[in-house]
Amino acid sequence: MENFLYVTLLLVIISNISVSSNVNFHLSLNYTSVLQARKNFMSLDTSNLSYDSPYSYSLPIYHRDVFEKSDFKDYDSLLDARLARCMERSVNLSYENSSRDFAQVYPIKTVVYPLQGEVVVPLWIGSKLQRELLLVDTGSRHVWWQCGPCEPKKCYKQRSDDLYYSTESTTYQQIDCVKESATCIAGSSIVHCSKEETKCFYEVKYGYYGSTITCGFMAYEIITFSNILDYARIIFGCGKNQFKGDTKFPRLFSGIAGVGGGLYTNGFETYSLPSQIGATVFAFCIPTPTSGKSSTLTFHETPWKTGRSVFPSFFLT
Ligand SMILES: *[C@@H]1O[C@H](CO)[C@@H](O)[C@H](O)[C@H]1NC(C)=O
Ligand SMILES: *[C@@H]1O[C@H](CO)[C@@H](O)[C@H](O)[C@H]1NC(C)=O
Ligand SMILES: CC(=O)N[C@H]1CO[C@H](CO)[C@@H](O)[C@@H]1O
Ligand SMILES: CC(=O)N[C@H]1CO[C@H](CO)[C@@H](O)[C@@H]1O
Repeated sequence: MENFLYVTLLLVIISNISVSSNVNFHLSLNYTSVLQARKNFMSLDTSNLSYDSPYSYSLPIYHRDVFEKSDFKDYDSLLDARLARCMERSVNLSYENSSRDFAQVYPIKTVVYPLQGEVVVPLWIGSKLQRELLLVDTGSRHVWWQCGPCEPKKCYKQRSDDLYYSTESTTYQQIDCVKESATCIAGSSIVHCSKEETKCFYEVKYGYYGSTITCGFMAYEIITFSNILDYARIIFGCGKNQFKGDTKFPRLFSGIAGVGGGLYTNGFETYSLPSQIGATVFAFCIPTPTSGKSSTLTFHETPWKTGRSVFPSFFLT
């Protein structure tokens, strides 16, 4: 029944808008088909998801619920969890700048709290083409995943148990930040070069999560796009310790793909996924939660000068 409550709330909100703006909304929902779609979604077999994308330099993306639905007894509880994340996100966003007029603040930037993120991208990593599921985050510019061998007991047990081991990948290479100082961006609040160990250490906190989500050091690795001829050598955060803070990372996922753009001018955007593969824009459509189908994240280079801005576009498919 809770679903109906949400629908009712939505209608109340919409009708308020329509009163104040003098526009009539005609919303007709077919409950039978909505309930049927949810039922179909819950019984969908996700063991053979397609990880292909028909386009060059693009990646398939899925709604997070596709992977998490088996944790919930029914669609209502899945929806409750999603709405709770959504609620937390909006509440925290409103805290973020409560001292300023909302109209002035919005939309300065998109902020997505990745642990509550809704979009998942499967990446093929390293020489073994290991598939890892990463949450997509438009609000950060850092790509990291769990990276064995971990500090003792400092990697969470991934659901699929396919932890990436840098020692098993021939394309992995640790960054020597003394020899290659440009790879470890000076003045960044996230990375710092240890002259003694020649490692570029990183530590990431997200949004208002006060605590560290992941720390480790920066390294090179190859990611392969679903069209196997397309690959890119990127710098990523090799996550050695995901237990430093008190925030638990959802263990279904292996890390975070930050796709945030160059809203900042300190050069830090060079670590974000689009920047690293030379894309000046990217686009993705957020897949509908109940479709179970993938959508596509594509990277492009614009023929015109863009500076370093990246504009995400949000549509429902
Ligand atoms: C609602 O959807 C069901 C199943 O898709 C369909 O059989 C039915 O005719 C629809 N009802 C209306 C009023 O459109
Ligand atoms: C999934 O794929 C495997 C091998 O490709 C096949 O044996 C299996 O029947 C498939 N399962 C479903 C539900 O399609
Ligand atoms: C997180 C964020 O954007 N905070 C800003 C809120 O507004 C003040 C000015 O009123 C800025 O200084 C903060 O950086
Ligand atoms: C990430 C974050 O800042 N979460 C906070 C969001 O707001 C709630 C209060 O509604 C806090 O409890 C969370 O810690």
